Amino acid sequence: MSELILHHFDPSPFAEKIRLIFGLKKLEWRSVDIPMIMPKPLLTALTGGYRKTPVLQVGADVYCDTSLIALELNKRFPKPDLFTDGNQGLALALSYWSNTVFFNPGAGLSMGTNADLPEPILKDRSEFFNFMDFGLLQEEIPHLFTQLLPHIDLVEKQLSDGRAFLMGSSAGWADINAYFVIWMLRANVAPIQEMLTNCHSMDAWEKRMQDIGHGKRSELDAGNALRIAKASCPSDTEGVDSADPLGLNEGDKIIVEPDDYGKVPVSSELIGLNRQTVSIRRNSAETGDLNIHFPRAGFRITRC
Ligand SMILES: N[C@@H](CCC(=O)N[C@@H](CS)C(=O)NCC(=O)O)C(=O)O
Repeated sequence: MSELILHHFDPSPFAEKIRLIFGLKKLEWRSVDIPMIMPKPLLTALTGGYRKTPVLQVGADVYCDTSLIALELNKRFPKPDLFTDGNQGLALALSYWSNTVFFNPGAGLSMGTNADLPEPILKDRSEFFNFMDFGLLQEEIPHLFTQLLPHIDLVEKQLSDGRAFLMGSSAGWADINAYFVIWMLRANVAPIQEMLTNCHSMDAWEKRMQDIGHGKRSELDAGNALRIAKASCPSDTEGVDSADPLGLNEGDKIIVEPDDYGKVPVSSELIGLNRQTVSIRRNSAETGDLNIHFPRAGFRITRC
């Protein structure tokens, strides 16, 4: 099997989710360091324009969005199961909680409590995070804490019966989704440390999460990642679901874009469609043929 290549940057909380999967499954992987802000020409050469972090590359297959990357890694490396005790639906559903109502106030606080961030980062993120009004961030700080702390309480309550992990005795996708926001807060939001002093169950759980580690990482140059894509053949897809409500056919020219923020459209030829995934085929001189895969949930597809 081709190497697992993660395109990410170290401070990225969403990338931390995937690094923890590598740790949980004790996987070897290559790390391509990408810029934190646009432009990202060597990443978008692979994704057709999608700019969010992280992106997983396996040969000439490119997987966008952490929910899809998690499913793909669990399919390729089933043990230990990310979805503990048969809780796949529940754990995946929890990612919609942590990616939105839990992450969004945390992201606002990461920006608002660090007013000395470099201007290019502030400019990039104020365009990217369309759910934040950067002009109001300072006065919103107390409110943002009130939107964050109830979710921290949920995590503390879930762990307060002494269980090791959120769903029981083993770590899985539910833990990773709750943990990535707390990981971001600990790194970026100084006042949070004091607010969490009474969260004793969560504190012990955070240490267990850190112990999972990141698997076996080695660095890879972005140019070499493109050369690996070019030297590889994209995988076969399972075709287009004829019962899909969009009524699309294989070969149709479509546009895929995130429906929340970071809305950069990616256009190309449809090669695979089911209830969970949409796959397109792109070709460029730099990469050769590529399959790019996106989740259906949270993405809008339109006919070109
Ligand atoms: N739904 C996406 C969200 C990813 C996301 O928002 N990532 C942040 C970084 S942690 C991002 O893309 N920031 C802007 C950038 O990296 O250009 C996922 O689950 O992968």
